[in-house]
Amino acid sequence: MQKLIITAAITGAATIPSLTPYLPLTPEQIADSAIEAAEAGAAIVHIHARRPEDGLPSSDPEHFRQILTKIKNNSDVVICVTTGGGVGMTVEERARAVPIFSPEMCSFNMGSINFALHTAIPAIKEFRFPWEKQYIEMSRDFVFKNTFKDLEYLAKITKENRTRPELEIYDVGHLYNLDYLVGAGLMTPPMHMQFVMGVLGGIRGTPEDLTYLVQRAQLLFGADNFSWSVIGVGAAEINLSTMAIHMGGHVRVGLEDNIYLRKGVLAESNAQLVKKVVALAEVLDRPVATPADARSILGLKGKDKTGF
Ligand code: KMH
Ligand code: ZN
Repeated sequence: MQKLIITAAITGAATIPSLTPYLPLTPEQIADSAIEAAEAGAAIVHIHARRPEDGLPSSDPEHFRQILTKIKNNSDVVICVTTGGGVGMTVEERARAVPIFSPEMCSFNMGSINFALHTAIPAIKEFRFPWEKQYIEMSRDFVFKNTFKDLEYLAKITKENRTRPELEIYDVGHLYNLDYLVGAGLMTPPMHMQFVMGVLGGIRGTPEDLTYLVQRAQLLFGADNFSWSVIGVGAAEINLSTMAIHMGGHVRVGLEDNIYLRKGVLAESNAQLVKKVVALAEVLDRPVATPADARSILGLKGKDKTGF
């Protein structure tokens, strides 16, 4: 089994500030939280940017520049930049940081889904910033658009920048989309997949769903042609992490996907969630990958080849 690669998803765009006071919002806070998560055992940090004044998800390259340079100057961690962006952004806006910063990795969402966040509304007593209520209500009618034209665009810019795509699979149909890209010569194995489970609009986070995705991917691509990681959105985060550690997959945790350390207890940092996975890996005797291990497992171009 490969060493366990832990990714920490630091702030995202689906978690809104009113859900937890511990969500990093400014470039400074996002970078500091990423550095701390790396010190706790994360080999990769997945990065979104937000507007410093009110935490609105941002595609502004200046916000990314501040975050990326601070992390790079203070940590060896691998940086995976989002191309998922936030509600209402075009794919070009979402992926803006890739041609500008040429990161080692970026997310690559493998198909369209309904991406609903509005079910969180009843849990919110008071909205901290004016944009949040509309943002979360809009998601009732939000299609996270990743058409084949969008996938072709992402395939082009990731290839041009030698940025390793992390393929976000939200449902089984996305594996078939990937199979099409491979057949069309737009994606070349070995591939790294991220099974995103538990989004309302995508596959659920049950054990059967995870084993099905892994088996289906093995049948389509061959077990030696891909590595995989799992995101359990919400309550499924730690349970699915445990399964992945046992099954030879990798794990992503963080406040982007889940705000709880345990039932009813908010995680106070991304590092706390990473430490929980490190402890699980220890119990299950699976060594944890360093950033150097992750670079070797995933065949990354290296920190010195990025454009920031
Ligand atoms: N927020 C996650 C459920 C991306 O940034 O490209 C999915 C995600 C997408 O991380
Ligand atoms: Zn993300």
